[in-house]
Amino acid sequence: MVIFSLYAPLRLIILCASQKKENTMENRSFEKQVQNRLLAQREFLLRGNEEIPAQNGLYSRYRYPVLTAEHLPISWRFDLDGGSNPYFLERLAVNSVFNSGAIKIADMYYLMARIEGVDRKSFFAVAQSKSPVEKFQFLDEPVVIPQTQDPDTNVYDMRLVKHEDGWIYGLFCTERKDKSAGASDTSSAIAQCGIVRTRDMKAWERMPDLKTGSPQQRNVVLHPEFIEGKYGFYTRPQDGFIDAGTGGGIGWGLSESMENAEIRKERIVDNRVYHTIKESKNGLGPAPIKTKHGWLQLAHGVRNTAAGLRYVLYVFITSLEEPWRIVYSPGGYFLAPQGEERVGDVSNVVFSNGWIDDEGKNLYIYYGSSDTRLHVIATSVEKMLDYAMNTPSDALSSSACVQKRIDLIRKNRQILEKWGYQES
Ligand code: M1P
Repeated sequence: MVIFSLYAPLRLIILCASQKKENTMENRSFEKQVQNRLLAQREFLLRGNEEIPAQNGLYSRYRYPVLTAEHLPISWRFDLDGGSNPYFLERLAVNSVFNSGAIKIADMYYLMARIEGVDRKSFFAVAQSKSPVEKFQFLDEPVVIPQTQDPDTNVYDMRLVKHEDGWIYGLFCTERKDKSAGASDTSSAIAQCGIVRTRDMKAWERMPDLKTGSPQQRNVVLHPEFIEGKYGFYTRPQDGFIDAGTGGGIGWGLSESMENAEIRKERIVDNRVYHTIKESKNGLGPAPIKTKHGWLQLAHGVRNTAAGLRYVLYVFITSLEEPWRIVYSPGGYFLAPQGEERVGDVSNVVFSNGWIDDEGKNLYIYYGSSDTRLHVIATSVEKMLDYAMNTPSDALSSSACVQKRIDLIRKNRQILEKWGYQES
């Protein structure tokens, strides 16, 4: 009998040779393969992470991604029955693990990851760790999202929000084939905002999808507090096609309830702007963090390049009383893909839908790179506020931008001269 724990709190794997019908050599060798694989997996899951000191003073990256396809339990991918899987093949392989919601409850860090099977369908699963930067392990089984009358074809990018009404909500994108598309059109889709809620991160109740006037709706985020006694939503109203479309910008609207969430009027919070990092489209990331200077917001901006779309993250702050009104808007991007992050299924993408403000000290921002894996950076709300409030805004033209840089160079030259230093 071989018994060992895979450390995961809810998982104890017991391989019991005596339960086998026949203790043949083939069976013993199959069991040995499984055992070796489980041991290797355990070692991998217990690997620590290493902080890479901040290069820009603002945040530290970490050496290893916090979640990848390899983090998925062996029992979620392989058939462990030697009778039906004599070659020990991966039967339900996973392509990628990325864009994750995030929340801390008591001492535990939870990630609601987007997992994409090799069949292209995404699903959600919760991974947990006592550390925000390493050793995440998936709970027993993937999350079951109850269906509405109009079943989802694909679901992804859940934002977890602890709302002041007491529930933890998960807002995600639900995608279905566009029923108005012709028979030969096998790719047109309609994206809308699905809503679930829970109190324990295990049982999820499905609510009707959010209703808005927009034919496409992705990147919807619930504001964590009531505004005028209503639920506030950040949206992305878009006409036409799901990937390009017209309109866009990060929107805002109010709903009377979550049980039948409906926004009748959307206003634009942050528009797309010519020749900026959000020229093509943008969308809010995780739910904002309340600070003394306003709501700290993280979003992704997308621009087109000869190599395709480039997704970067950017920051802004909105008014405490009017969360739809921007009060600080640092220019350019906050984080862009670097090194291995640049390459993947959809290259040149960073995307964030989860962060954890760790008791006001550290801020952990989780981001997917190139739709393939999930990383973390560490910073603090204080640093983010300094960055957001004191970084110059985008001057919107080369001559104005270079003038800002010259102003900085001249100011620094005086400082260096005073100290008697030369840069080179
Ligand atoms: O492939 C890049 C991203 O594309 C979509 O985001 P958006 O709607 O803002 O373009 C999403 O599918 C997202 O998951 C993905 O990372």
